[in-house]
Amino acid sequence: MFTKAIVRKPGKSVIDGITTAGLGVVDYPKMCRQHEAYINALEKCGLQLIILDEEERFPDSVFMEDVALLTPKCAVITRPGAKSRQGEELGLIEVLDSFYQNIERIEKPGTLEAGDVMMAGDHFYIGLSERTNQVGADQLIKILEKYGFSGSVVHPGDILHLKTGISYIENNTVVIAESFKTEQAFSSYKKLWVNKDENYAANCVWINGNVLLPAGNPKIKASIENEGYRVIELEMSEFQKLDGGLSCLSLRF
Ligand code: CIR
Repeated sequence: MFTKAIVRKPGKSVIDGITTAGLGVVDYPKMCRQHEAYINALEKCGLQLIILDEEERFPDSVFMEDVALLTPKCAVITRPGAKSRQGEELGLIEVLDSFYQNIERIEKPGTLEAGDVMMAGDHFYIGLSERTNQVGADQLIKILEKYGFSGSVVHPGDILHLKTGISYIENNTVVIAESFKTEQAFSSYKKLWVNKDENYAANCVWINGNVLLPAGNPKIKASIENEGYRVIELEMSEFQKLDGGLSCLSLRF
């Protein structure tokens, strides 16, 4: 169960965030409304929210999941692979200090963005990507082992982060994009496959029996509901324009 979440409000500079989506320019007021709805959904799932101020120096700082990994026993401050995001992680250290006794760091030349890390119970899958390198993954595995967890590397292929294509929703179940069809690493899990035309919904978030899902993906919504979860749909158009998904918008712990 999660009890808290940290989010960061989008700053106006978000319109200059990194993007490959080709979905047009971010509508900032609309993004702020979507972010408020996201916060309301987290509260509806029973979480107490820590809401951080806008950080205009870092356009992508609303996607704050990438700069820290929170586990039940330690927090890990990451080292983003995207140049324009390096330094963004520093703003979280003080915040996490009041919640965690153990704070670890990914160090140069390692890079790691926590969008590439999927927690499934005591095991953590780490995707190697343009943002997360082998050195960063090895450092994280060492840290995890120190706390009694384990980690392994996977190759998610041509997507931004591992969790762009797969989400663990507890009960030994993953929501998973078809591009992972030949990946053996997840063979022991029950798989809810996401059709190509609903690809963006492969990034969803389990919170205490609920699953937050991007609005407008009826097929995967039905499969998730069929498993007994309550699905909360959220409009995500403005975040999708910047390649960002639901999980990236918060750190849950
Ligand atoms: C970036 O490219 O870094 C941001 N525009 C989007 C980050 C999305 N984060 C995530 O998938 N965990």
